[in-house]
Amino acid sequence: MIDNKIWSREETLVREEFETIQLERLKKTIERVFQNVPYYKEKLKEAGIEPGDIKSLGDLSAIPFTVKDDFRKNYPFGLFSSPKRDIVRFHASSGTTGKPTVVGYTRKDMATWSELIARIVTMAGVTDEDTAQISFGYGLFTGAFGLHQGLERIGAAVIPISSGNTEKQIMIMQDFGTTALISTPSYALHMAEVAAEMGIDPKRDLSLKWGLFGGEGSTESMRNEINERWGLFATENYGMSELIGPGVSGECPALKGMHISEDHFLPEIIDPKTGKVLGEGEVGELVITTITKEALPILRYRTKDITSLHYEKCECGRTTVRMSKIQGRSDDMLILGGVNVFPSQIEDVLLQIDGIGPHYQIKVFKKGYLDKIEVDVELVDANLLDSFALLESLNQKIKHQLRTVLGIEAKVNLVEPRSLARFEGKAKRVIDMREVK
Ligand code: DLL
Repeated sequence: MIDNKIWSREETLVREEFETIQLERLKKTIERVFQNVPYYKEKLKEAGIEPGDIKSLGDLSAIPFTVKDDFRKNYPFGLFSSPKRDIVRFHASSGTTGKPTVVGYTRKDMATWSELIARIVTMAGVTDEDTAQISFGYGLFTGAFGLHQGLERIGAAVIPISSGNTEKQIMIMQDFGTTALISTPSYALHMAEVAAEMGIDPKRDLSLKWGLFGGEGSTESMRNEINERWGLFATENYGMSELIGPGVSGECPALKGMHISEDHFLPEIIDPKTGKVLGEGEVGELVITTITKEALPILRYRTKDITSLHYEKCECGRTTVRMSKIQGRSDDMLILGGVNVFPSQIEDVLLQIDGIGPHYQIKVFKKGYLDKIEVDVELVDANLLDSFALLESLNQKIKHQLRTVLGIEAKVNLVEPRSLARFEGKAKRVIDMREVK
């Protein structure tokens, strides 16, 4: 048994208790969306399901999936189950086209979210004695605000520094005595490099004890390096805007997967090709049904994240199911410094700029610890290659559009007409040059 404070009794229920709560909440959720969301009512009716038909958790598999595209079709608030006057917060993340995926929270949802974060930060080791530096970007992204509320809820002192301005981050860390660092894993590694360049030895000069990392994938070797460089204990957590934001699951010190708060989320693993539900330990796509949300309950959401579920009781004393580290995605979404981007969104931006053709290639690679992209774009008119000034201005324009529309920084290479590869089958537009450790 390991020594780890548990925030809430609901993290230690026996399986039958979970199942009773889950069924009751699932029924209420289905009733709620049926009454309030015409889109869901239609979808459920088409599948031949009325709210009263759900009699056991096994009936869940008859319910149709929700996918990211359903958000696009219902942009901005069509999937909301609460009237706008009950919404107290909006957040958003990248959609599959130009429009973002919008999510909303009622007062009760905000309380649920803080409770979920209180659980994961407590399991990571953070207490009211800690000073937590939040180096996620504040804004529409759920990461910073989500962690913020839960850390305040447990009584930690929060430094809402946001991301970027890395030298200042290190200075604040030193001067304020930061004990917990909250960021993406790649940014934590980048910050460590900057600290070294500044002549800071974290083990000697800083007071860090805990690191809570999420929002993007990482490897065990990245974790080891973070622990080693910062002299802290790193845990990982997982979440998604559509489901609530961070707070869906988090690691305890046993480091044997991320505990899912099962009294709020019903997880399933499916075969991404057939949609068939898979068993414990089998690897597939994570599908989640939210069972306590008011503003935006979501039925069987296909996360596209590949993982597996494990139900045996953990050494930490929690009985909640654990999901293994995310192994990848079943779609082509890229996560660049925590910003989610689909190649199709990059294409949308490029297509609206005069002078460049529809042929492009995105190269993803590592610069230090950060994922970076380079976009090769074909010119329409080869004569442009003779004018440095025109080329440079087009290049700047493309970069500017990618930055303002998608929030990403990209190196842009303009290349001759017809110089990029053409494809007969599915185009391979993304070349991933990151080494898999
Ligand atoms: O990234 C929520 C979050 C913020 C979680 C901060 C944890 C910490 P989105 O911007 O909607 O929400 O992106 C969700 O990010 O489907 C995964 O592909 C990826 N992701 C999030 N956490 C992890 C993780 C937030 N620990 C998408 N490992 C998800 C791997 C992760 N991928």
